[in-house]
Amino acid sequence: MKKICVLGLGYIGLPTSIILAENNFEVIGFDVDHIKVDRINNSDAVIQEPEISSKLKKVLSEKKFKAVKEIESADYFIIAVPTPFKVNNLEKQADLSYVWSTVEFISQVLKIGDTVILESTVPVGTTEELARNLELSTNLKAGKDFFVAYCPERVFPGKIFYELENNSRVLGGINSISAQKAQELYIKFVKGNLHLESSIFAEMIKLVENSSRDAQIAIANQVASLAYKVGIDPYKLISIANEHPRVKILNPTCGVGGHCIAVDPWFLVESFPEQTELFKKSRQINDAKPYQVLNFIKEAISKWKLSNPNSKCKMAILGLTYKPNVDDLRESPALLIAQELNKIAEIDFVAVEPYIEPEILNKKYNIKTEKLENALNDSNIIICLVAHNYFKNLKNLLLKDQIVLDFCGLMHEKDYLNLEATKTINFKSKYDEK
Ligand code: SAJ
Repeated sequence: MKKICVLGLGYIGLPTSIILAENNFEVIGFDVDHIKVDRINNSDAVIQEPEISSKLKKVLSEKKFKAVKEIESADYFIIAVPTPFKVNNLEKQADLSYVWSTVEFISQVLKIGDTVILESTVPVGTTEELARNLELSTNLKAGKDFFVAYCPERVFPGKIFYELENNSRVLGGINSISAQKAQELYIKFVKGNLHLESSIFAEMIKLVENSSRDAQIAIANQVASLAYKVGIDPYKLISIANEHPRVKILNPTCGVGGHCIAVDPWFLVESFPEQTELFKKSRQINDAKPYQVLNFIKEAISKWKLSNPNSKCKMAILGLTYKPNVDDLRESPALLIAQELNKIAEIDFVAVEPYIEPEILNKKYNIKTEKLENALNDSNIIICLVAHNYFKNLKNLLLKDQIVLDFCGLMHEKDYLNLEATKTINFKSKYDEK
């Protein structure tokens, strides 16, 4: 039985360890966070993801997986550590320090015949650099004594286990035998296609996928700006535009967050400034979105104040995570908006966030939370930031005369796409009143 060592037990590393263990590999998960290692060994999955707790419990009890604090020798090493960015002259650059520290750990135990697989998102060329660094620290020859491949993960938080198994993958070797070594591993649990390519190809495809999604979201946000400018509902505009067989505009939101889409395009901009004008502009458009939303909220507060000069405006913020139905606050535009609102003295606001412990929001971010009904009953303005399924019934809970600002499409009626609705007049013009 092959032994696999997964380095980094986060959103990718832990589910990957579990799925490998389920497929009868002997798996150890290494992490420098010793508290996390203990928690995982005690069946605490650390992250929220459907099925993860029961799956973790099972592979631990069957002794197919354990988390470890010291690196051990293995046949395969899978690197799944974060690659955040650092800001340099207003441009963002990849911070690869976690990747390089895994190289130090692996080189302590690397032996002839082993394969090292990088899954973290990285700038183009990093895998070859990783191979060179391992050669320098071990005196072994990359591509001959040991093998190196870049196999980017493509999973969607909330659907990780399904996508780990079913998505197709690109296995990018530093040479052909390295790609084949990766194939021997992934073929055991991936049902999708396995494309054997160079490491440069695999690095590029990962960054292009996420940058293209970012650019498409920027289109949606730009369309929303146009719609707001002339006072029409952006969600309705987009839904009806999408009835065109070749138009597919995404959903405008309060911004782009998370650890991937908001970060990865910068890795391309950093390396290829002349070929990435659109990706850079898209990043700027999406980064500006939370501030645009804040301006709309401030306008609404000022308007409310005009008719209620002696009262304090009470607000409810619905949703703080970076996207719907996840417990992840990383780079969350909704959280940024709430933190900015916290600085405004003339309002009182509470947040409703079903996926995060109230105590964390209170202690770490100084944000007060409330149950949905209580928050709605006690608010003059309601701000929808994240379209959690939990809020689906919102329309039926609203009180009369409440101002609702919807920045995620939560309130948006799909009824106008029904056949009957298409036969009715859906607007009122000043000429109708003449
Ligand atoms: N968003 C919008 N409008 C939309 C869709 C998303 O504003 O129509 C926003 C979300 O609210 C969120 C951000 O974009 O703030 C990113 O969310 P996401 O659902 O687009 O993607 P992630 O970051 O959760 O996961 C992405 C996925 N990549 C692609 O879809 C191309 C996933 O498959 C990758 O594995 C993941 O990045 C990663 O790890 O790189």
